[in-house]
Amino acid sequence: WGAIGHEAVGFVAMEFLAPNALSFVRSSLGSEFDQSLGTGATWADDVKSEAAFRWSADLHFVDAEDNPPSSCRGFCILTAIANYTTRVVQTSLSATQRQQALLFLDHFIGDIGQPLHVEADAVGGNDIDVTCAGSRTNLHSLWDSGMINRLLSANYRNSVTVWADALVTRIQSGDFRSLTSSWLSCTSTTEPARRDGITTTRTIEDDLRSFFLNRNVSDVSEISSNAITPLECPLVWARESNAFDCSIVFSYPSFSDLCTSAYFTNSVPVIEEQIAKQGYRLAAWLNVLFDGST
Ligand code: DCM
Ligand code: DCM
Ligand code: DCM
Ligand code: ZN
Ligand code: ZN
Repeated sequence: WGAIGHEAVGFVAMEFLAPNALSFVRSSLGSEFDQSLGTGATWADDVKSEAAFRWSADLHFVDAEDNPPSSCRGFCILTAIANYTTRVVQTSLSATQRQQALLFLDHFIGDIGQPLHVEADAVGGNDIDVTCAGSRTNLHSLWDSGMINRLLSANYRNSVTVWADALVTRIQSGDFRSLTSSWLSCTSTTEPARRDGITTTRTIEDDLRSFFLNRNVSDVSEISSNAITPLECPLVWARESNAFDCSIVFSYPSFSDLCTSAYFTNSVPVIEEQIAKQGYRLAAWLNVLFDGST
């Protein structure tokens, strides 16, 4: 996502943090980031072009050649979430390292909900030229920011906080409310049957518990050795996002302006659900890490 999408994910998450997660977020981010995941959410994009952080540029997506994505070699968004999940709670790391881990999680849990960040065709859609409201852009950028900009100017007074507040209200008491328990369940309907043939309900708590049990806490730098295994919940999120590529993202009409056609009105509900959902999941993730449950 572009800056507005990321900020909205962070502002939504702020409204659902449990007490310990909230206090860690506020003290770790500090005045530099307004003590807010909303303000902090764009840091990872701000630094990725700097020489000191060039290594992080490939962590923003997974070039899934298979549909749905189930793994990634080396650095990608799935291994990045695993790496920074370990590091954010690693008390042996410095405050700066843990702040970076939090800022990366804040950003990557947003990006994994962007359908074009979990597929490889046309370099995540960057190589597909399209038109939005008379301006030439590409399909990736249209989804990162082009349609969000138009949506905010049409419905939300051009304000990311007005948009985020509206999404929070939909989660608390509107049409998203009945979906929130499914948003936190990582039981995949598409993954191959498990060895015992039984598919049990998996929660974020289960996923993080087995992740921390099955690893050596001294392995904090294993992302550099290509050995890190993605968690199951982010894999489910990536597959879910990837499914929108076939159902809507790549079903664009040729030769028409995508922002003044049915493509825009069909895409907006997907964008709003993905942003709200990833914000809610980001809060739940931090709540399990810092408070022990969602
Ligand atoms: N991107 C992607 N998949 C790729 C390459 C890039 O999702 N294979 C994303 C990262 C940025 C956007 O596309 O959000 C533009 O990438 P860049 O800044 O590298 O041109
Ligand atoms: N780093 C990271 N993940 C790791 C190891 C290191 O993001 N598993 C980052 C933290 C610092 C940079 O790399 O920004 C340098 O780390 P170090 O000096 O600890 O190798
Ligand atoms: N590094 C990287 N990608 C990461 C994390 C770290 O390229 N995701 C770089 C920066 C670190 C260097 O690798 O300084 C060595 O990391 P480590 O010593 O932790 O293995
Ligand atoms: Zn992008
Ligand atoms: Zn990004």
